[in-house]
Amino acid sequence: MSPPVDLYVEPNVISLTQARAFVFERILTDDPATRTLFLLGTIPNSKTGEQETAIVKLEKAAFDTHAEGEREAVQGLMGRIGKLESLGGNDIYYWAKAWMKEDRPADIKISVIQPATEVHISKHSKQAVHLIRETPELYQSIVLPYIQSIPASRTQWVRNILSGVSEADSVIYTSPSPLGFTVVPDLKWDKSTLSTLYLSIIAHDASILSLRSLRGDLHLPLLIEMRNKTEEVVRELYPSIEKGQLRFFVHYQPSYYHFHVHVVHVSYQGSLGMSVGQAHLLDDLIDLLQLNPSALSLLPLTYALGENHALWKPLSSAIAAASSL
Ligand code: M7G
Repeated sequence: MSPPVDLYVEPNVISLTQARAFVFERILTDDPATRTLFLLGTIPNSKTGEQETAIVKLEKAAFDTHAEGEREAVQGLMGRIGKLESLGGNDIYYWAKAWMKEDRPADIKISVIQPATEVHISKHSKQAVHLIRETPELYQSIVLPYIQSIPASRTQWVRNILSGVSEADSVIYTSPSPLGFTVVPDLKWDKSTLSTLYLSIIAHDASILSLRSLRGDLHLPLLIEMRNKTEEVVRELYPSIEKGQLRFFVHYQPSYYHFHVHVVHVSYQGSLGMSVGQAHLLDDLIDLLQLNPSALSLLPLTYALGENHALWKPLSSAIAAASSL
């Protein structure tokens, strides 16, 4: 059945000339995480030429890895990089802004791990994930020995920051001992877009392996100082950031077992690492330790673990064995 004539509207087709004639009024949404801009403005009507109110969504396209076959497409992508501007480097890690064409604004951010180990390859490979409930007993019998078996080279980049060997010119704040910690831009941040601000607060005390090591009697002053001082320093540095606009959280499991806190702008929702289960708000950890100084070593913790993670097999086998008893 054809639609009633009086309701039929010709589909809108925007020509290049019309798109270029867009007159900007204001940004409705700027979401760096999804690389999307919603713009309000006017575009000329194709027939009358009259400017009409229009909402335009600009979204960066996904990489096309299938155009001419995967190998050619990805090779071509790397081969077309026209310019790099370093953002930082540390140990085997390097990160930079990159331009696909030199005369355009920086298109992408590139991070390189070289030489990459099997652990890096596993971590970044797509894999099935499962929820694991880690009891304090599983932590003692499986997780702690695993952490202790990790070679020190995995956290070389952390020691490089703390000793001033790497990223020294990026360090935002270093707190004096005994509440020692250093605040530094995370390699995920482009160091300029405030709405995607991403910092790390790294504890000086290497014996705090993860949130499981935290004890109220030993670490509450450190955690509270990390929370308050970092907010103060960041707001001094970036006055447009208001109180309550920074999200402080801790990963469990983390990738690196040297205690650190993630700090991101509250509007930045883009990172998967902020998902329920893996991310614990620093404020909640402080509250828990105030209720019970041993809370974090007594609580079972539930989190998603990829099948490539070294803990997946031992933990899932132990849990399966316990449930079949
Ligand atoms: P995590 O919770 O241990 O693991 O966080 P995740 O990577 O699964 O989140 C480690 C954090 O340190 C991450 O946010 C990384 O982006 C960041 N990071 C890793 N490296 C190797 C570096 C580095 O060399 N310099 C800086 N500044 N940050 C890093």
